[in-house]
Amino acid sequence: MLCYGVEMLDEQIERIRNEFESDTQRARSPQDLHNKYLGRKSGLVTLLLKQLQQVPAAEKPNAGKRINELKLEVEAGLDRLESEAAAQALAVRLESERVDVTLPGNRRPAGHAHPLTLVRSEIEEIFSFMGYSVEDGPEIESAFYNFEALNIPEHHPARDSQDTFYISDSLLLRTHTSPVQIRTMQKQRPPLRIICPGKVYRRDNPDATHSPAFQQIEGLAVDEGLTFRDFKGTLEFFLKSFFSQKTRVRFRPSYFAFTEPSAEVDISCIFCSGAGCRVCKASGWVEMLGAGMVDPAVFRYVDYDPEKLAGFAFGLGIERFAMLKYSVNNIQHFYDSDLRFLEQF
Ligand code: FA5
Repeated sequence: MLCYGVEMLDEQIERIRNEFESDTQRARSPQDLHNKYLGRKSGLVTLLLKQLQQVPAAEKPNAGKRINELKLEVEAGLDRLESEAAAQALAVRLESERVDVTLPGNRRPAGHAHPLTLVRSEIEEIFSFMGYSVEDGPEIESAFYNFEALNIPEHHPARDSQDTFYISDSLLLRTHTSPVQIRTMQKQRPPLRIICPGKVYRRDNPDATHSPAFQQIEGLAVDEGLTFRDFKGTLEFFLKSFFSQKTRVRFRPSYFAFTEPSAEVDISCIFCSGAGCRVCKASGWVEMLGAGMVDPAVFRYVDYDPEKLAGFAFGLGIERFAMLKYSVNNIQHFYDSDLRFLEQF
């Protein structure tokens, strides 16, 4: 391999150039070729550069220039090979990892609100529109707020109609949301327009329309000069907004210890439009609410002046509204957590 003449050096340059060219034609890895031609100890071009010392001084600049040209050619060739190899590797990877973006994806199940929550929100929206605010109260309640302050003293027969879970002699699970009326009137001066949604408890056996734990919404308006007409108009507006404008509303005399006069509020059956069917037991009407004008005795408990003020109140079962709205024939479906049922809403 050693040479001392310029001609021999030229021959070697040409031979290495040809060899490099044929090497690059054959598929060899750029790293192997780098070692073969530019390796620090025995690369062919490196050895050639070392031989430069033995070239006569006059020829050195010229010889060095040509070896350098060869070196640059080899480096450029290797760069080209490397980028070709990288492009080829990328093409192979892209092919093996090809994704068909037109294939349908895996649909993730999305959660949503429970039907009772949907109904509660809708009722809250209707009353917010009429200027009512939402109030809250405790589920563990005293007998005073749940009964006495609502004009239901001990041994009053009205207590029997709401069979109660007692925690102690004076503490109980509230049987209705009406105690929140009292708590709110104690806190706020009139005028007052509130609704109070929440869970209530009664010792009722579970059946298609009863549950020992269920949800109510209480409503209360108090102001000077409120009349039975305001009471009727408000509930009619609410019931027509919730069900449909075609719904007819009827007020039947009833009894609640804390309202006078009291009423049960019915709507024309939304299934048969009042013609009579199984849901309305052929009567054409379905009972929806308990309600009435606030009894002056209740105002006295909270230090409101019954001579100046008038008010109306109402209470409804959220489950009952949900059953009618969504045609659900058994209240228990709302508590069974069966996704086949819940996914329909
Ligand atoms: C009351 O609870 C009164 N506090 C309502 C009221 C408020 C009247 C303000 C006047 C003024 P009642 O006991 O009727 O009323 O219950 C109201 C609603 O709760 C019923 O119409 C019914 O839809 C629902 N309800 C009663 N018991 C159950 C139960 N065990 N399971 C599911 N819903 C029930």
